[in-house]
Amino acid sequence: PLQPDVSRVALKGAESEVSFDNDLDGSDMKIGIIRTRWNDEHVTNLVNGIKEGLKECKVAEASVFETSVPGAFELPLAARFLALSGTVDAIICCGVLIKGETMHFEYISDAVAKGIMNVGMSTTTPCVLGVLTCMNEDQVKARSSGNNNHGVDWGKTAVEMALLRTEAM
Ligand code: DLZ
Repeated sequence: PLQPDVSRVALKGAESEVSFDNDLDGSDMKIGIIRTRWNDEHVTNLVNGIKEGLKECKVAEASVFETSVPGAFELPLAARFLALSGTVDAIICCGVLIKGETMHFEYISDAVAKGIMNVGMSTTTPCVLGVLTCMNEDQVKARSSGNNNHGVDWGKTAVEMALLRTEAM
């Protein structure tokens, strides 16, 4: 009785609240997507959303590099390798972590978020945290499908940050 029924609140707070400049021009930008193979179906939906967001920002399909790693824990190191290769202007790390019965979720979520932040800070290549951390699959679906696919925002975030980096450096 002390456990809330999280499936009933899956949609609460799921809607994206960020707005973007309609004129974001990523036509000169090269973007890397690193995705996990864990939770493959959901991550594929998110990656499709990312590509939609990149397209809206005029990023050419040929300028999008995509690769995969097993799970979310592998994302930061793969992002560092890609950042250090100097071949992309921004990186989106995409995955889905779902809470299980142990503390694994808490440790991994924290490590992955900090790891991705560290890659951006240490390399100056913007690294987008495109990792959903959810209590169950209903929460994941509410954030990765239909007209509330957070991947779209992550694609636009990558372009905005890549442009900011060009201005700053
Ligand atoms: C082991 C594990 C578990 C239990 N759950 C997930 C998950 O929900 N999402 C995800 O991306 N990866 C998961 N992993 C795998 C770890 O991220 C990692 O791949 C392994 O611990 C090997 O380092």
